[in-house]
Amino acid sequence: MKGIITKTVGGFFFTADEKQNIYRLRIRGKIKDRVYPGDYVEFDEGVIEKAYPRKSLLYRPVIANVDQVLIVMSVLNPLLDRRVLDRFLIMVEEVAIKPLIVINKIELAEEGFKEELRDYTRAGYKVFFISVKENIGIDELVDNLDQHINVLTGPSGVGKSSLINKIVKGANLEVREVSKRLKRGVHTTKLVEMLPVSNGGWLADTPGFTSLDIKHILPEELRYFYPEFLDYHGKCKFRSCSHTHEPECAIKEAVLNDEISKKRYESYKSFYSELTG
Ligand SMILES: Nc1nc2c(ncn2[C@@H]2O[C@H](COP(=O)(O)OP(=O)(O)OP(=O)(O)O)[C@@H](O)[C@H]2O)c(=O)[nH]1
Ligand SMILES: [Mg+2]
Ligand SMILES: [Zn+2]
Repeated sequence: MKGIITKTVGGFFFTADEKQNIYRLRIRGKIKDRVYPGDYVEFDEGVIEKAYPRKSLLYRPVIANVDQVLIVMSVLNPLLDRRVLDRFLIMVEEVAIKPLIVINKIELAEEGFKEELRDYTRAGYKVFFISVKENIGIDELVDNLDQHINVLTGPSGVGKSSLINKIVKGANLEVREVSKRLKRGVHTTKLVEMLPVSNGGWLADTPGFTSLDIKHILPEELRYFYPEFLDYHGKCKFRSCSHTHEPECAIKEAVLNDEISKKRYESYKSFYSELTG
């Protein structure tokens, strides 16, 4: 039978079949160290016989075949910080996985809040406005997890565990008020586990992506992680244009013509100087 690994614990490989029934399996010697959650395998009589080739492997957390990363932020408590959101987007773009932007606690938003994030939709991202508390926008989000391997990430306190508890049957993750959190030791290392979403999708809460470290990215690579820049590549006067100070820059012109959002361009420039400085 064909299955997908959901977690590995103490020599056992928990594996789900196509109907998301879970089996606790052993594995044939050699492939043992090369199989991770998200890998597709072939199994029979309690034993995994072989692993199928994977299309990708994420390292922190280690999960194979991830299709989408849900970047969860909240309107308030903690306050939405565009710079943090952009940093997450850069990290996800860099590993060439599709990001979905999920803004939780939308019931706390003031009039006009959604418009402030219009530039992300214009850049080509899907933005979901949800409230786990008031059950707003959850169904539409779940529809987008269908048949995919999804990973959750985002700052502490935005409601990731709350969201999992809402959309994964039987899940009971710990949820804590933001004010009751310890400043240190919040990121305890957890087991990586893929949890089944009702429609056949998979969702993993991530203990990784915590350091938000982008300093290994080359400054001249950064432009590729702003999808709204794509149409303008190669159109500047100078081939090596950094899109920061050079004359006749196609990106700067696009900003002036309001084809690229000024805030996103400022974000690019600021990360660019972080990487060069
Ligand atoms: N107002 C409001 N509060 C929410 C909503 N969803 C979750 N919360 C609250 O936000 C707080 C943090 O929720 P968690 O689910 O623990 O957040 P988390 O993202 O898992 O945090 P870490 O595990 O530290 O990364 C809790 O007090 C939740 O009750 C929502 O839609 N609206
Ligand atoms: Mg949590
Ligand atoms: Zn340029």
